[in-house]
Amino acid sequence: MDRLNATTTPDSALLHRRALRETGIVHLGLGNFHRAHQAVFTAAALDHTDGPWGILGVASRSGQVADALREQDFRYSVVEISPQDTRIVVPAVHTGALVAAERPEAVLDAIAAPGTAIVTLTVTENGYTYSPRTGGLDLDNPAVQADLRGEPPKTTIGQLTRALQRRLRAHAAPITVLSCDNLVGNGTHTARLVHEFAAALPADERDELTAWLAEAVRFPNSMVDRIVPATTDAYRAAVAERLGLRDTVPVPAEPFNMWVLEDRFAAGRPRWEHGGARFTSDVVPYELLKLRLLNGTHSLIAYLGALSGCDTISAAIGRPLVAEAARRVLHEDYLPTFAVPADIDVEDYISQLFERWGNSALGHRTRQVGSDGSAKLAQRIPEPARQHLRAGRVPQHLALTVAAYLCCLAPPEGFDAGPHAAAMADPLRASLVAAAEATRSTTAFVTEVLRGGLLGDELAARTEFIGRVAEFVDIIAAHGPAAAAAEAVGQHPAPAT
Ligand code: CS2
Repeated sequence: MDRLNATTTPDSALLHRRALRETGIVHLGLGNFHRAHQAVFTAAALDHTDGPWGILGVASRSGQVADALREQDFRYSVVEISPQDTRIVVPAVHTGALVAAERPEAVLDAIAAPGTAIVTLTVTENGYTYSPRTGGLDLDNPAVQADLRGEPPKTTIGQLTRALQRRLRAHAAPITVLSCDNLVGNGTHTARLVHEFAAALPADERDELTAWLAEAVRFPNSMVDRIVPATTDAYRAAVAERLGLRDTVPVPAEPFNMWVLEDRFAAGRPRWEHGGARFTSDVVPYELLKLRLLNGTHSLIAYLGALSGCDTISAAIGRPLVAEAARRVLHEDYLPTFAVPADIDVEDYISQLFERWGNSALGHRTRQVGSDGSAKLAQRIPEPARQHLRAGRVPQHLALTVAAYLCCLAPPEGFDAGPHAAAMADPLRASLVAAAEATRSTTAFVTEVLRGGLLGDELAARTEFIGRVAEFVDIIAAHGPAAAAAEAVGQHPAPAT
């Protein structure tokens, strides 16, 4: 980072100054989330206990962050912001940055290098090339097939497995693969996909690799939590003003930061507990707590909010109709579906969630949370919905979430979903629109979408769920999101006067 004004005093800034030389961690997915989460925990760990834990960051396609980091000597700022306070942290834990699409061989070599002890991943729910129907590796995906044929790997699972194969052949030292994405059982899931990739290789390669994977590679589960919006010029200006430094890639983040991990590392790890990480033998209850209460509710806030004209999550939760729908989906549809971890005070946790969503200084956009819904909803909705349906109850607000999603991505004829919905990116957008155009009724549309595998097989066969989603789509199209939200709580809206 260039110094703009040497006289500026960083008042509430934490600059980690350690000069790192050794790379112990290769991270796939050099986005904002990693830089505001794992990097900050790693900086705190290294402040406390030195170790060979520099991070080589790998971006998948875009060179924007990697180039900027190189120019800034791998420093950048995390701007922690709330209406009350702004604090800036400069983690300084990266030792390099690569773009996988430009240098696939270098990524394999880095993971195979003897000094690398951990590979971490934040590649989003979309980055795991699995089939939502089976949960297993999507062997029909052409990119997976190309990786299996031995082309320079393009998928994350291909990169990872090919790099592990190279590592085995070079020296076979143990290593840990740590997923930091919002997936149920993210470590177990990643292990399954890597094992399935290995199992699809020719027999001679397969046998040596699968035996070594079982013996030397660990895949701990982890729950990650920090709300991290996309950056804007306002954050660049805040860094310039407060630190007197020019940072082109600062990361905005809420003050809250949480990480719960299983302590199963094959070759050591940084002392992340010094940054506040918690280690436990069973992460799944924390994952369910977070994926359902935070992420599941977040999706409903984003879709209803966008349809109500709200640009940000804080504006959306400020609307009584969205806040009430959020309370209902959280308490009625998500909370009864899992056991809250014993050390969590759930009422505190929930009131903190509403405060976090209400952080109006953050500018977290509904379009960001609403993007990639096809991959996110598959992690958030099917299992809780199944539990309610098996107990004979249609979960109203889960059905409303799916309906609001469909209205954002494939607006019914004559319905204007508005600019925030139009800006949501989703790999399934085109096929959802095509399905809406090709079907003659809303029920047929929803049936076709669910049969296409969006939420797994069981929900695709649940006509009572499909019917309710279709009703909500029709109500949104005819009367707007407020009417659908009122219908979901069983209060019919007063007729317009
Ligand atoms: C959000 C998450 O975009 C989304 O779907 O629900 O990114 C959320 O902000 C983080 O998981 C918070 O930890």
